[in-house]
Amino acid sequence: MVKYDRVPDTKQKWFKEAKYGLFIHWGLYALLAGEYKGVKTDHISEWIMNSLGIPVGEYEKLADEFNPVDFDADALVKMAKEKWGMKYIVFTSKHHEGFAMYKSEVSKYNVVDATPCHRDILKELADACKKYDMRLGLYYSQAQDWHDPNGYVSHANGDEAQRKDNNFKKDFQYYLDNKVKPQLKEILTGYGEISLIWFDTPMAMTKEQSQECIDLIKSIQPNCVISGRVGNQLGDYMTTGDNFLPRLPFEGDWEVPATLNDTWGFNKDDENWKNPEDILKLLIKITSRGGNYLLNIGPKASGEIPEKSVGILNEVGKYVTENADGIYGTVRGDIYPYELSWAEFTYKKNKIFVHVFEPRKRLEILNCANHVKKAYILKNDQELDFVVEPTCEGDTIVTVEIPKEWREEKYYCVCIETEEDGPVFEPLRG
Ligand code: JFZ
Repeated sequence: MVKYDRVPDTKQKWFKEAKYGLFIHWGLYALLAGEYKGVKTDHISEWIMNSLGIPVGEYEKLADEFNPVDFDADALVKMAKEKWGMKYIVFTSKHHEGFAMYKSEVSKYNVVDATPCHRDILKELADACKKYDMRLGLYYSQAQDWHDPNGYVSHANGDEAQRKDNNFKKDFQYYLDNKVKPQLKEILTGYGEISLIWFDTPMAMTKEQSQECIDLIKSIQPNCVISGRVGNQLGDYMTTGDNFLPRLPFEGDWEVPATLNDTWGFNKDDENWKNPEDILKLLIKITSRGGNYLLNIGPKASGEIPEKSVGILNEVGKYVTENADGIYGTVRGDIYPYELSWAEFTYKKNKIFVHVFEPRKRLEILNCANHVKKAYILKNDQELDFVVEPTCEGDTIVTVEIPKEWREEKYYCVCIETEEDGPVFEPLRG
């Protein structure tokens, strides 16, 4: 049974209500942008060190060139908050390459000590998040570390047996105790409130090792939410596969991490951009099924955000900010028995939001038996005529009339206020 009351006030309330976040994949891989010594990777670009087998000693030298003169954390966070309508940011504090994007005392392989820019990028982002009241989460690659001799390596050259053997010979616990935990401590103590830690690819981590990471985090910031990929099903919410959307409403908190093209880190050759309409539909579908959408950008090495990403997010953001009530704080709903091409529903107590994707003369919602109090266009409160009546077959249909000036429009939202807490969908019968 679905509850349409506002979600209870738990530590994860913000996460449940957020719906839309910004993922930022940024590290030394941005300098290569998908190509090393004339060879292009056809894998996700942040994996280039691993995919092309670049030796640690060579890859490390990239740090000498990292000088992101165009990176403006303040402008980025402002844009994400005000224009894109995002409620949280997750930034790669250390990806699998092992390079820390903040000032670390644990390892000199970090953005302040190893680069000519000497800028603490995380500090810049954390300050901007504080200023614009944006929640900040941090990605931290806890299992894979291709720079540390004891970090796990996946997809390494060689056959499966060799790979397993390579990882098996490592002292992973040593790496965990001497790099991961001390670095987690740094990012959780030096940058104010960290709302979320986004772990990834746990590989062979034991239950105890996953738990050690969790215990450490909760001992420093008890309200910090932990992603599903901490391993061993111990996270605070479920993370789906990248770009994978559950078909049905899923109970509990969950999130879809997703790309705008086919890569997380910047790749100069990847032009396979999704269009804003598809992104928006995905956001509404995910929201309707109770999840969050964590959408990625991969800044260039200069710090510039790819123009295409900005364009797509601007367009999606226009809808999101204009129809905020139909997105943030909505809850997973009962399943509507029909597949519609022209609409998706989201739900709040006493409200059904109809997100309209195609031009319509009227919205016909068959087998919906709610008592309707009012219907209106969400972004301008324009009231609409409606009827609730039995069909000739004896089912119930809610019909909302769309006024002439709106009939050519698509991508707008109609709010239907109901007497019942949630939608009353009639089961289909023969
Ligand atoms: C991981 C990373 O390896 C990748 O670089 C990126 O950071 C992404 C967000 O996460 O890749 C994964 C991890 C898990 C799945 C797919 C890709 N999965 O469970 O389907």
